[in-house]
Amino acid sequence: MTHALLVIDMQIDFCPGGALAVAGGDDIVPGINAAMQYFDAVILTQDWHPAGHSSFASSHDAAPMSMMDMPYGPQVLWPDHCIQGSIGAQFHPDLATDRADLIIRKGYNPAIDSYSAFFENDRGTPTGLDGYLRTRGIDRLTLVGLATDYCVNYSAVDAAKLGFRVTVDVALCRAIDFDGSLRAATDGMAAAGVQIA
Ligand code: VGL
Ligand code: ZN
Repeated sequence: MTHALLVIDMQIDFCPGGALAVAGGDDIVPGINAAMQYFDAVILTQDWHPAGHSSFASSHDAAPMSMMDMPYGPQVLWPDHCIQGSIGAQFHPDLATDRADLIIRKGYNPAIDSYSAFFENDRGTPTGLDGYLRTRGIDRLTLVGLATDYCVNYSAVDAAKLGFRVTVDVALCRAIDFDGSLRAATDGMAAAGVQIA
């Protein structure tokens, strides 16, 4: 098997002090760096929103973490984060980005959020990552990064549905855990056949 490490959204805005900080988000950087050498490929994702993105509460005069019905379904409204070209959108400065074969950006469509590295939140618009992995012969994925219950979860479930053998290394992930989201994500990943390590 050809096994890739998929590092999800290890960006300044998701680490303590960032706009959408995940508790302990920066604690996992050394472990992720150390893990990279054991994989055939390392791929990073980067949340990459235009200013005024439809997933931002500020775009709707709404409270952060409130819900909104979008044409594609319910959407959490987030604080402004990971704006293209901003400091907050940069990778954590200690992340070993030189090791990455590919950096895949997501969330650039102004009208649709993209938690998953494979499909936007309409669940149908592909990012192209599936084709990249297949053409490289990668059939096994281990996911680490932020946040366990959103972008890691959606990416892992999509990968399993697409036929990859998928492990989530939860020791190298941290969660937002908003309104039961971590429990729901863990159950959903297990139901999709994702290995939780
Ligand atoms: C994420 C919320 C909004 C994540 C990204 O990386 O889990 N969460 N954008
Ligand atoms: Zn985002």
